This record gives sequence, C-alpha cells and structure tokens, in this order.
Amino acid sequence: MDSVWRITSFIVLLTLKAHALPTQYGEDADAGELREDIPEINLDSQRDLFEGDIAGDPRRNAILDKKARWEFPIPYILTDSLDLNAKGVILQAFEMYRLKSCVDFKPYEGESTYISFTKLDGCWSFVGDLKTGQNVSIGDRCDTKAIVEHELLHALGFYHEQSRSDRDDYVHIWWDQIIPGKEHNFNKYEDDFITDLNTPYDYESIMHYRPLSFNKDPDIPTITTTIPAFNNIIGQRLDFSALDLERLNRMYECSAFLTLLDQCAFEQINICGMIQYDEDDADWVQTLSSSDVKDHTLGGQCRDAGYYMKFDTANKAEGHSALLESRILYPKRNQQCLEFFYRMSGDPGDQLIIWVRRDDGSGNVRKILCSPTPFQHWDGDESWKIAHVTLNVEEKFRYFFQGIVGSNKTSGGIFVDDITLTETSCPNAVWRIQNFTNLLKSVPHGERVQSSRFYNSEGYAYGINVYPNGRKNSSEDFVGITFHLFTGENDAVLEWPAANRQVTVSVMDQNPDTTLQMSNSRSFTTDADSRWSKPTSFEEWDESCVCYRGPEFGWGTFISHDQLRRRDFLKNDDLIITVNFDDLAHLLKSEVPIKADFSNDPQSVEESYNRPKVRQPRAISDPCQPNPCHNGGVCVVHQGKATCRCVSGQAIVYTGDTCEKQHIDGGILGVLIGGAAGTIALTVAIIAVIYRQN
Ligand SMILES: *[C@@H]1O[C@H](CO)[C@@H](O)[C@H](O)[C@H]1NC(C)=O
Ligand SMILES: *[C@@H]1O[C@H](CO)[C@@H](O)[C@H](O)[C@H]1NC(C)=O
Ligand SMILES: *[C@@H]1O[C@H](CO)[C@@H](O)[C@H](O)[C@H]1NC(C)=O
Ligand SMILES: *[C@@H]1O[C@H](CO)[C@@H](O)[C@H](O)[C@H]1NC(C)=O
Ligand SMILES: [Ca+2]
Ligand SMILES: [Ca+2]
Ligand SMILES: [Zn+2]
Repeated sequence: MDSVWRITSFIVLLTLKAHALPTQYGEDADAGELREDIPEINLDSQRDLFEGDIAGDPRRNAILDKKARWEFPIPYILTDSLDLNAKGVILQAFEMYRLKSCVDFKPYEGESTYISFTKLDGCWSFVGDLKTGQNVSIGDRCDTKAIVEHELLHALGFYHEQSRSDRDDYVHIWWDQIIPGKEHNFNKYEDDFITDLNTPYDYESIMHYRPLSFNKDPDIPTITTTIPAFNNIIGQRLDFSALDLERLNRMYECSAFLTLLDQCAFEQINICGMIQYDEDDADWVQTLSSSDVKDHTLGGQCRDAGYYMKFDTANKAEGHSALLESRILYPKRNQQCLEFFYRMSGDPGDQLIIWVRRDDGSGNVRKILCSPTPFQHWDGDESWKIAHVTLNVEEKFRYFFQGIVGSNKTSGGIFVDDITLTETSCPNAVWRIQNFTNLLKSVPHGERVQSSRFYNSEGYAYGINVYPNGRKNSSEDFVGITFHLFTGENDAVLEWPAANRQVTVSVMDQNPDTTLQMSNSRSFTTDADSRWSKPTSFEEWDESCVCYRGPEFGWGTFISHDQLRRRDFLKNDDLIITVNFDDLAHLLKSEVPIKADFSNDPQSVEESYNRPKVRQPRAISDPCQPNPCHNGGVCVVHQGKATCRCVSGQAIVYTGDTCEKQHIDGGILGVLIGGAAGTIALTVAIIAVIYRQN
C-alpha cells in the first residue's frame, strides 16, 4: 500500500512541477490559472482561521442548523476598503448566484443582519448567518470571482469538500508534508456534524483544496486523490460544480433560478413549450441529427438524441416566412439576453430575425424588432454560430424567431439550437475562433492571433490577442490572452486615460445547460497607467483596422491546454471568448454607514448601484409561478388555473395533473415489465411524434 502511495505521489509531482507558482506577474495582470489559492494567500494572516479560511467558532454547525440559514435577499455592503476590482468581481459573483440558484442579494438599508465585504487579512468568511452583521474578507489577491463564490458558500453554510466524513475513501492526506501547526486545516467531521445532503464526494467542487495546500515543500502535495487522474481536477477555481449547485439549491429549497428565464436544447418533444404560428407560410420542424447536419447540443454523437429546429427554405418562394414563438415569459428585470446557436445553409439572402411580442392583456399587441441586422450567411460558412440579442422587456412577453426565404433554391435551411434566455446583460464582445486545435499546432510560442476592433457601451475601442502556445515569457502549456485599446471613432470625446474600468475576459464552457457551464473568467481593473492613455501616442500601427494599437496587458497563463481539453471549451473546435469593458467609477464610493437604530426610515441606496430594475410582485398572482408541473412539464394558464402540458419523449411519457406520473416506453422496458401500460405509452408517444411532424 505504501509503495502505491509513493508512485501516485511521484506522478503528481511530475504533473505539478510545471505548475509551480511564479513569484511575480511581470508584465501580466496576474498569474491566471497559476494564481495563488486561498491557503497560500492566507498564510500571512495572523487571524486564527480554521480550515484555512473559516472565521468564528468551529463548533458551530451552520449546515445542519436551520437558524443559521439566510433569508433572501441578503443585504450587503461593499466597504471602501475594497479594491475597485474586488467590488466588480463581487457583483459578478452575485450574478452567478442569481443565475444558478435562488440566492439573492440587495444593498444594505439598515437590516439587522448583513454581509460587509471588507479588505482585511486574506480571504475568509464565517459559516452561516450570525444574525448580527458579519464581515467577509476579500483581501489582497482575493479579488477573483471564484474566490468570492467560495467565501460566499461558506457564508451560506458550507464547509470544505475534503472535510466530509467519507473523504478518506477519495483523498489521501500527507500529514508529514503539512506545515507544522497547520494540520487542523485537514480535519474531517463526522456525519452528525455536517451533512453531505445526500450527494456524492465531488472532486470538482469549488470548495475543495488543491494538492499544494499548507505544504512544507513547494513541490510536494499534502492532499492527493485516490484516483490519480483527479489530481489535476481538485481545487478548480472556475465556477460552481454541478454538485455544488445541487447542494446549494437543496439546502435553500430553490425551485427556480432567479435570472434564468428560458433554456431549450430542443431534445424533448414539447420543444420547451414553443409554438408554431399559423398565419405564415411554413413551420419550423424539430429534426434529429443526420450525418449531414449535426445538432449543436450533442454534436450528432448520440443515437436517438440531438435535435434542432429547422426551417426548410428549399424550393420556397422569395419572402416566404416561418415563425417559432416561445411560451409566455414573465421578466423580473428590464434587461434580458437571448443567446442561441444558429446555422444557415440555403440562399445567402435567407434571413433570421428575432422579435419580441408584448400583449398587455387588452388586445394591444406590440411587436418589437430585436435584431436590427438580420442574421445571414454571406460568408458561405455553414457551421453553427453563436448569437446574442439584447431584449429590454418589463412586462410578460414572448420572443420569436422568424425565418425568411431569400430566393428559391433547391436545398438548405435555417437551423436553431441551444437557446438560453437570461435576465442579464449580453457580453459586450464575442470572438469565436474556429479550428482552434489547428492554431494550437501551427502558431509558434510567443506568436498571437488578433481580434477585430470592438466598442464598449461608452465608445472605447479595444481588441484581444490570443497566444495559443503562450506569451514569450510564459509557459508553452498555456493559452495567453491580452487586452489592448485601439484608436476609435469616439476618442476625441472620451476621458483619458481610461481608468477605473474593469476588463473581464471569459473563455466559454459551451455546455448547453447554462447553469452547468464552468467558464474560465478573469478580470482586472484599469488605473491611471500610461498604457490606458489614448492609443495614438504609442504609434503601433495596425493595418487590419487602419488604426493604432495601445500596449497589451493581460495573462500569459490564462488557461492551460489541459484545462482547455476538459469540459466544452473547444466544442466543435471553436474557442469562444467573451469580453466586457465596464466603467466601475460608480463603485468608487460604495460604502454606506451601518445604522444602529432600526426605527429610521430605510433610505434607498439602490440608485447609486445602477442595477437593472427589479419588478414589483405582480398584483394578481400568477398560478404558474412557481411552476407546479413536475418532470419538465410546461405550465399554461387556462381559465385562471394552472394546467400542465406534460412532456412525452420517445422513451418516457408523463401524465397526471402536474405530470407527476411517469410511464416508461414499452420499446425499452415494456419487454422486461411486460405491462400493457408500456405499450399504451409507446402508442401515445408515436401519435405525439406524428402529430408534431404535420
Ligand atoms: C519578458 O521578460 C523580460 C525580462 O524579465 C522583460 O524585460 C520583458 O519585458 C518581458 N516581456 C514580456 C512580453 O512580458
Ligand atoms: C469587520 O471588521 C472590522 C475590522 O476588524 C471591524 O471594525 C468591524 O466591526 C467588522 N464588522 C462587522 C460587521 O463585524
Ligand atoms: C422553386 O424552383 C423550382 C425549380 O427551380 C420550382 O420547381 C418550384 O416550383 C419553385 N418553387 C416556388 C415556391 O416558387
Ligand atoms: C477549418 O478547417 C477546415 C478543415 O481543415 C477547413 O476546411 C476550414 O476552412 C477551416 N475553417 C477556418 C475558418 O479556418
Ligand atoms: Ca439540440
Ligand atoms: Ca407556421
Ligand atoms: Zn474555504
């Protein structure tokens, strides 16, 4: 047994050697994927932290004690001790909680319990709601979205993954490699103290330590996984794992995600409640992947799955159109982003247009065009492309896709798949780099590929460089990404240098379920440095935009090649990068005083945050909110009552008032069960399929 451990350890050593921490960032914003983790940052802290970053009394048990759970929204204060970049990433972390759970936050207005984000010594939090107001420390170097997400999970009541009672089945702790006196950081707790909420051990948890944590020797790990392949996985700092979310949503009984309005991969036969329009010329058809056209969700790799919606434009007259409408949606904010993947293969003049239809209930129907420039494919590129469309709707609405035939051709069509509608702002810039594995093979170390010029909402022009095999001074095993300003049309009226603006670059995990995406996102905030001055003064001429480029700044080690090959970072061999360049000046002074006297009128501080407007609760309650239907059923209001439209897939049919009953398809299980119910279910499924195809 001992020798097995030594071999495992040796393998870990080899893989970790290249990941040894750089002592300085050089010309980089920070060390990207090689950034220090919480235990290293907290080593200097004089505070008596337990498990590395937990403050307070370790005998408290927030995860089991219901009184230590928070009520939502959680009031927060961003104290002015924080770095400006930290304030920006804290707000980003809030948005991830709102997208993937029902945890919500609001600016403090004199409540008796709240979280005060403060720059103290290191990154740490108390566990659970102390009911008296409490600090979460986002100290020096703690200002990343993932670290804030991690500390907030502590505040919400969670401990570290490797302190579970069953952890010795999954990880090995190398006690003799731990810095003397730091052993308590590897305590484990019995199941009468913490609960795993009936979920398995999770190597991918954002609450797991890395192999090198509290280690004496810079190269020898203190914690390794029993299955060696997971040594590179533990300690990921991308985003919540699927199990982190399952636990969070179980603990707080979340039945809906706050800012996720609609999501559809078209894999189920109810096509997420989308409907056909009758008064047009044709229909969109749910179509299974073939060897010619593969869907976007699964890439055509699974038998009997991998559907998309298709408007067949072949042999149709110019101007013919087909509409695909969503079910009715109820926004909570006034800002939405519709993301989808589309593919066009017919006439280059074929058009795809996005509309919103508002119905105020009194027969007044208003249609609003949301894609001023239609999606077309003059470039002849027939691959799946990503699209983002901003909607600004405050009342209940439907969105719809309209396909329009360019001219009569004998083949081709318009295809749509993997739709996500969130109540968030769309990314400012999206850059899709095709054939990325080719670039990894062909672009030498130190060479870059350059994006075109993007503009942010204020009018600043900027660009992105990608170094597939690393920047000159960085490791070849990483992709480097840098940001730079361009000269642009608005430069004369803009403020220079462009300070106090946050650059956020994300390499997108293209998982079709947005709640399960673990994108790699990094941010820095600009200062008064001369590199953010008006780019003309630097005189690096760029022929492609006929403009000047400013100096570049970013990450030599943004993401490792190892990481890039995991998950869906390279789906269809596309690397998709989104960029935001946002003014944070309104956060420079964000601290509000703590009120001792609660009888005072709460004074609104909401305005100063410039947050999207939150809708007041509707006067008449909506019987479909929360959705009473089980198993993915779509709720429809019929004569004032909630009615469920159940899903009937090829293998499973749901029935009952709330789709609570399940019948398994006779074709698969009916033989085994031999029941008549199976056969009936199969017939229903077939009828449903025939009905849809007409
Ligand atoms: C690379 O390192 C050298 C020496 O440390 C430094 O002078 C140079 O600016 C660095 N180059 C880049 C692109 O970071
Ligand atoms: C947060 O920490 C600061 C500095 O230690 C302290 O003065 C303050 O009272 C703390 N705030 C809360 C809400 O505990
Ligand atoms: C489209 O063109 C084909 C031949 O090119 C013709 O047979 C067909 O009738 C046309 N369809 C329409 C709707 O014009
Ligand atoms: C990607 O590679 C394929 C095959 O090597 C090639 O046909 C295609 O043109 C390339 N696309 C781009 C955008 O480079
Ligand atoms: Ca699909
Ligand atoms: Ca139709
Ligand atoms: Zn922690």
